[in-house]
Amino acid sequence: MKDDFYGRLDQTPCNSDIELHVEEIRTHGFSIVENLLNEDELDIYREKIHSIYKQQEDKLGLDKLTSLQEKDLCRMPIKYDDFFINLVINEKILSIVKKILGDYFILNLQNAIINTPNEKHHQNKWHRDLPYQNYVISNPLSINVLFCIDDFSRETGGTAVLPYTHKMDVLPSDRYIKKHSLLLNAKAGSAIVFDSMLIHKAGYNSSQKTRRAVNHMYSTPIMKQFYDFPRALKGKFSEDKFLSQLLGYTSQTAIDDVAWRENRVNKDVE
Ligand SMILES: O=C(O)CCC(=O)C(=O)O
Repeated sequence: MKDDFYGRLDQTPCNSDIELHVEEIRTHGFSIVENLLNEDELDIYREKIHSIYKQQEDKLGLDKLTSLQEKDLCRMPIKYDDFFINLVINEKILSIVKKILGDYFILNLQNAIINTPNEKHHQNKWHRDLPYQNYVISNPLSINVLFCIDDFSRETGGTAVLPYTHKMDVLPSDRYIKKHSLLLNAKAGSAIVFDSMLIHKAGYNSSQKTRRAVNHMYSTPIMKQFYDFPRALKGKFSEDKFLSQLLGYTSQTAIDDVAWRENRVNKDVE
């Protein structure tokens, strides 16, 4: 039965699953999107995350990574393996992001998190993904998409979130956090999509299994990318108009007045 109301109330329209996800992200700060990846794809990501992280560990050394609080963090997998572009361009995810950020947004970062059984991880601490920002803005500047490569559960450590904190400029009290934090469980192949200002953390993995995830941040192009994808990818994917925009090739900082005006000539702007 349809809900009834009294008093003249405006109502947010919702005509699709995408619109419901958008409404949840805008209101609660997060939404879970299910069934994005199949078992074969998940197995490929599991294997690739480990082999890329191993390369990074071999290059820098475990001691150095540990001292930097970087252990079990596989940074920028797309630089090492083109397969990771498939996560970046997931159609359902992009339609959600587009409804929030508009037509022009860029990939700001991509990192894989390896949550090893019974080990603390740097991401186990509460944070926003736009860290050090003690203010909020009425329209989101960026959206995070955390693909669950393994099941997220109480045992493997789901993602803990503090609903509505994307609308709060200061961290709530410890008592509030204890009372209102939620531990999100999600099946492997799902993604947790959230406003980057939402306070969250990775749960502790007390199971016997490794729990992996790949985090993405999409942002408005007025924000500096966390990684300089155009320079790191050296032109890769730039022939495709959409990917060129998404990876930031078309929003690089102009070196000077001349370059800025040249870019302007080539852009279709009012
Ligand atoms: O792995 C998780 O559940 C959260 C990861 C996280 O907090 C992050 O990458 O910023």
